[in-house]
Amino acid sequence: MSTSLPRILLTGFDPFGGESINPSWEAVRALHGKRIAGHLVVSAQLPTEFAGSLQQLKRLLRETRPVILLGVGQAGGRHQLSIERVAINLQDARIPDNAGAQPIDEPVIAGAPAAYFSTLPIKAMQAALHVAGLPAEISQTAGTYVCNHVAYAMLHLAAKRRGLRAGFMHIPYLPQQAARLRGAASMSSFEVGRGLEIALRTAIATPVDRRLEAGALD
Ligand code: PCA
Repeated sequence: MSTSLPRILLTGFDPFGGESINPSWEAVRALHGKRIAGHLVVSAQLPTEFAGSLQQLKRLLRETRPVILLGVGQAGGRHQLSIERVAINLQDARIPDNAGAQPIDEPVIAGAPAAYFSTLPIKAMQAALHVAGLPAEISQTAGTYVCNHVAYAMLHLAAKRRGLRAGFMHIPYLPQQAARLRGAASMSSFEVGRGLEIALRTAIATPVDRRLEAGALD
C-alpha cells in the first residue's frame, strides 16, 4: 500500500440488532486500497459499541492521518443514500449495543458542543449522486444510537485537526436483509459502493459546498 498519497479513512460497522451482515461494512470494505482522485482509500470496521467505536476511531486516526474521513452506517428503513448534515452530542439507545451498553440521555463527549455540522460538501455530493442516477437525500438527523455517536466523535476530532474534513452517510438495508423484512427498501453493495466513490470524488473536488436547496419541512 503506497504511503505517499493523501488518505481517505472510510469506516463501516459490524452487524448489530440481530442482523448477520451490515451493509455499511460490505460496501466500505470493497473500496479498501482503491485510488480516488489521487487519494488512497483505507477502509476499516468499527464495532457497533458506544465505547469501543471511539477507541477504535482514535487509533485509526492516529495510524491513518487522513484528509477525508467518511463514516458509513446501516439505517434500516431509509430508502436512499442518506447524507447526514449534523451530529448531536447525545446518546439515547433504543437497544443495547454489541457490548451490552444502553446509555440513555448521556453526552457523547461531556462538556463538548451540542452539535457539529458535517464539513464535507453535502449538497454537492447529493447533486453528483443524482447525476449518476443514484437516489440520495440530505438527512437532518443521524439518530441517537452508535452512528450518531461516531459521527459526532468524528466531527469533534476533525475540528481539532487542520486539513481534515469529515462526514457521515447512512445507507439502506441490503436486498438480502430486505427479503426477510416485508416491504423494506434496499440497495445493493455495488450501487452503494458506486455512490461512495462518487461522494468521495466530489468531496475531493469541492472545497466549498454548493448552495442548493435540500431542506425539510418536518
Ligand atoms: N447503524 C447503527 C449503528 C451501526 C450501524 O450500522 C446506527 O444507525 O446508529
